Amino acid sequence: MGLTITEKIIKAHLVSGDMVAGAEIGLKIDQTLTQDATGTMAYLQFEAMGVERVRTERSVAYIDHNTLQSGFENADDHRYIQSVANKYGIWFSRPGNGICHQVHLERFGKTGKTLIGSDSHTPTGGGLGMLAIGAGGLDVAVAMGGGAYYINMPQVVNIKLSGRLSPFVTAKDVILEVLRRLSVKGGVGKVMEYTGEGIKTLSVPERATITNMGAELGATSSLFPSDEVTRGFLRAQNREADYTPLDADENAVYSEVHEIDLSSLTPMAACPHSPDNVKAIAEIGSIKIDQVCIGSCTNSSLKDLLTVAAILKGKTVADNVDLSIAPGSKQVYQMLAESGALSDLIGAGARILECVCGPCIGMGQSPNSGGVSLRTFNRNFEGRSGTKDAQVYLVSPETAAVSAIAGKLTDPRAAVANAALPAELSGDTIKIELPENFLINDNMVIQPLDETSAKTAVIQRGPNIKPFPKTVPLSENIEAVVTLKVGDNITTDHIMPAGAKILPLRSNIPAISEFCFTAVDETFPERAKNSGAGIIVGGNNYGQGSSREHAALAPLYLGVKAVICKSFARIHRQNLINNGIIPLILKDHADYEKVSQNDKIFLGDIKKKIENGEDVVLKNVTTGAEIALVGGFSGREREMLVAGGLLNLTRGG
Ligand code: MIC
Ligand code: SF4
Repeated sequence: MGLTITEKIIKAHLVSGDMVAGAEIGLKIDQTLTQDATGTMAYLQFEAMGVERVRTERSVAYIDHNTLQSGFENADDHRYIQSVANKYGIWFSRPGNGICHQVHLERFGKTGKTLIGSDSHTPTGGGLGMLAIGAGGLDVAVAMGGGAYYINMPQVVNIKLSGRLSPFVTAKDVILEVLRRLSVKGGVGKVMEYTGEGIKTLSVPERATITNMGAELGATSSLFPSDEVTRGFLRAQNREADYTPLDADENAVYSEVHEIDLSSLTPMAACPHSPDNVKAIAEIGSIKIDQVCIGSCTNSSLKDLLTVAAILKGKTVADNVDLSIAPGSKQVYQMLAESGALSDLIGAGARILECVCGPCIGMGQSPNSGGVSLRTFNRNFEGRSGTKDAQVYLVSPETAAVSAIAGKLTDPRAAVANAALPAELSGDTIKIELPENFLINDNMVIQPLDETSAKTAVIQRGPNIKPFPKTVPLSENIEAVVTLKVGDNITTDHIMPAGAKILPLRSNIPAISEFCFTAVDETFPERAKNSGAGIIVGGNNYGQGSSREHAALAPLYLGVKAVICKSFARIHRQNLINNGIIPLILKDHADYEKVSQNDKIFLGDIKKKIENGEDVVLKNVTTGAEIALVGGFSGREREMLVAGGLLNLTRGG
């Protein structure tokens, strides 16, 4: 039987387990990345592990999320991360160098390698044919120390692309189509592998747009083969030596196959408030808009922004629209400047932001009340923009730019027909000539100290850096109160909101916990603290979205012992286990109705049951109902839960 690309990479990195879908496997990790909003916790955990130096081929610490320095906190975190990186052998990408995923794709990603990153959009690297997976900070810390990374062996899904995209239809529309078909939980436990004649027409940054947003499917990762297109990209990045061809065997077996004819696609948008609420722009109609934001790790490549510049050239942003543009990296930014395209963006009235995540994580540019915002990003969860009642639509750079000029949501193809675009763009398409060589200047990446000098290097720990909460080994029984009951598709942005006000507290769990679940219920932190031990009850796909460990650490600090729901998102489930919170699934989903907020709950002999891998029975003390729960834990997970988390386990309790 032939192998898929995913299976080939896994086979070459397998350190434990069998490659049987659903079974736990351990993988050797070649590269890691962290960003600053999850990085401080990851490095505090790495320090606690007592390892002298990273054992990966390449580990990079990026500063790209918490860059609005409106107090000492974020700057303190940057200094801490820089000093840790320097000491432990980690490359440090300084603030201003770009968004982690964009920079990693340009400068570090390698075909056939494994990468884990403390950010859910790490699968961007799949555009280069690497197995790149988002993980919690603690898992990244363990991998930096040379430990394996554990996942369940994924099912491999084939998305077969044929044909060629029509003018003004883009890679973003491809992944929006996949989301429309498969939904935000359609990828859980799966890797999406793209094949077919159509892939040859997609450049590496376009492929990366697709693999990036595979995170929104809940997929473990997404991958493209490595071919002549990959070689061309790496050559232009002066890294042809990093090229290796990689493709699935002809007789590879996939668990599902989906076919997409690229020529049949039209410009689309994900409507509020979910990335899978996808409709054709023509179907949504020309709604009036207030804001357009272009950038993020999904759509901020040189090609994306040269296209936007070509559309905006000589035009002015509509009176009712506020347009901001954040290039994905310093390389993109500088090349825009040198080509003159930056001048076209500025001339049209765009507000140019530094090359960071920015508005994507609510670090500025929150829309006006009830405002309609078009964004080239990957997530439009309610409130994520910083404005609770904003209506965020996710679109391609082409749709965003054309709409910014028109002042309303506009199908870029219609704009061409109405001659609303510059004359040279009418015709069939925008011809963007990408340079033979990108501008290479890694002067914003600091190489770590050598091993001898590192021994005496001192870590800089500002007052914002607080130790992470200690966990305790699992007790025999759990008596608790249901402190919160929520519905389906709860995101980590609901559990632990981000944004400019809260993000500076990422290194201070007691302080950030005051905001836990406040997007759903402002009284939660207070009530949770008062009830001592708490349980959260949820619906399907609980914890979808980001990799932020804070969505486990804050509930832990507030006394949450277990989360009981219909199904979990992969990274969040792992973060709960890593931090000693028990994720349990309702055997019969109908039992969801048998627990209410404030009910008293008893989980008898829980420790023994977890240890022995038995099902758990929940006794609802308030109503008398008994409910069957399953954990589906691997042996390793059971040990972690009993020890009170991964760190306790590695330190021996
Ligand atoms: C996100 O897009 O939600 C983030 C911010 O990049 C997160 C990480 C974080 O919360 O720090 C992610 O996707 O993992
Ligand atoms: Fe940054 Fe947004 Fe990408 Fe997350 S999704 S890494 S916040 S740009």
